Amino acid sequence: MSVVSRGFGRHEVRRDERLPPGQYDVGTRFPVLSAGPTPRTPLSAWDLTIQGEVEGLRRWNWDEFRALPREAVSVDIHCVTKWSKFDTRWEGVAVDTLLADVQTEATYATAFCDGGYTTNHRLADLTDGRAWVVDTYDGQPLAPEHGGPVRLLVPHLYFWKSAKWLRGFALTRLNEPGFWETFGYHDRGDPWLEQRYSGD
Ligand SMILES: Nc1nc2c(c(=O)[nH]1)N[C@H]1C(S)=C(S)[C@@H](COP(=O)(O)O)O[C@H]1N2
Ligand SMILES: [Mo]
Repeated sequence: MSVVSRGFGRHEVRRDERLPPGQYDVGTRFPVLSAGPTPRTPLSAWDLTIQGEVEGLRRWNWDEFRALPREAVSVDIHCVTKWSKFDTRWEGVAVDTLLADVQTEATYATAFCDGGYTTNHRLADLTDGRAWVVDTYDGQPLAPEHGGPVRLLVPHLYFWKSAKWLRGFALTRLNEPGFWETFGYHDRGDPWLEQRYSGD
């Protein structure tokens, strides 16, 4: 397993310099923010698919997903409700790996989930080693309240963009706002630019 540590070498960087504007360090706590109840899909019924503007559908069942090349990442995460958490440790599959032989004209991707949550991304925000589909947090299977069995991890954007209970991506040519984006959250959500709400 290759190890990517986005935190490596940054421990000399003062913690306040790792905090995007308006954020505070939540410390060891890990708040749970869910718009609805925690879905519990049995692994035997679980799959991950890439659909939409692709030739054919890509689908992995649980065993197939677990057999994909894996990476470990250590990253800071930033919630739009203003907490940030340093050096969170995850393991999973890079979105690059899932898209490796996908030919597409799409430039957007909507992450979709058990429970109906969606969030939209520029495909460019999910590639080049910046996004992962993770099943492990801090060395343990990802807890259901934090999105287990798998969630999307896009640490360079506000954490609402990291969809819990992920079931796949719909690739689109047009940008289609997801759940929170429809309710006025920013379309992209870069914490360093403080893109909290549409218009920011
Ligand atoms: N499926 C789904 N994913 C979701 C959410 C949700 O309600 N449903 N909430 C989002 C929001 S607003 C945040 S801040 C993070 C919270 O993740 P956590 O509960 O693991 O802290 O998940 C994001 N992903
Ligand atoms: Mo959030």
